[in-house]
Amino acid sequence: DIITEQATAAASGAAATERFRTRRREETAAVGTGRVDTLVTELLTAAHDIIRRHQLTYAEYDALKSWLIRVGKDGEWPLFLDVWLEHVVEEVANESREGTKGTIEGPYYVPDAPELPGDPATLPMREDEAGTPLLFQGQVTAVDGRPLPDATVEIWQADDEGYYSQFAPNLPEWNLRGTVPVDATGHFRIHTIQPAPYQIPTDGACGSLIRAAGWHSWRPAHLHLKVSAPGYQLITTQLYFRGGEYVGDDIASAVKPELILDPTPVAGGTGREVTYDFVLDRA
Ligand code: MBD
Ligand code: FE
Repeated sequence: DIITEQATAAASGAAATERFRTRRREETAAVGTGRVDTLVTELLTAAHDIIRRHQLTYAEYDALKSWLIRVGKDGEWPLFLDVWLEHVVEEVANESREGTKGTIEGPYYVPDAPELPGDPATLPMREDEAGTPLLFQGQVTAVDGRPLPDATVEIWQADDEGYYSQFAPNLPEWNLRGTVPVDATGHFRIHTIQPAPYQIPTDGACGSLIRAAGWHSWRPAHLHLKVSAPGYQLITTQLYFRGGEYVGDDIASAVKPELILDPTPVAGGTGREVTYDFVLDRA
């Protein structure tokens, strides 16, 4: 009589909130008084303008208040911010970066994923892991084309049901997460499975916003990556699958044309394979 715990918005939200709190604590006090004054004043002024322009009612003001309270209760501030704001923060942060395009990190990164042996490496997965096998390979170079043999490729992804380990129940701790060092020529090869599209939890505050606004709640299937090498800027990015659902309509607005993969069937084998090269800009 095994009781299967269901994935809930509150549980994954609590995990994402706790993960953020422990990781970023030292950075949260670092915004100067002048910046806080400028940014918060402008944010509030924009809100005042919206209230006047749309003649906000007390019923709507109360709905906003109870929704904001619920975002915190469900632990969904990381999810809300990363889905609806982070893409613009990333755009500004990487405006003048050369090389591979970045995109948002999202709420489900966990640092220090185990280093994976072997070439090809294989992401940790269950014996019966569902999904189309995918061989993901490529090379890490500098902008001038020089291979970077000291580079590391960190990868994390959802499973075939759209769930991330450490944020959904009943998954092995490091399932579909790993750190892969490149070889002496900057190349890497990683066996994994194709992830499924990701649905924002429907039973939390973000889900009710999505329903109330009549939006869809999906991100296209994606691989998350952090690629780094000593002396170079770490790039945080995601890769998508051409023709996949929601590639043209990501709720998190995080797809860029340069980040779309074209996997091909493995000749005489099973599954698909794809090559994607990463280009790092100098630190
Ligand atoms: C995800 O998997 C994700 O990558 C982002 C950015 C937001 C929510 C879920
Ligand atoms: Fe994701």
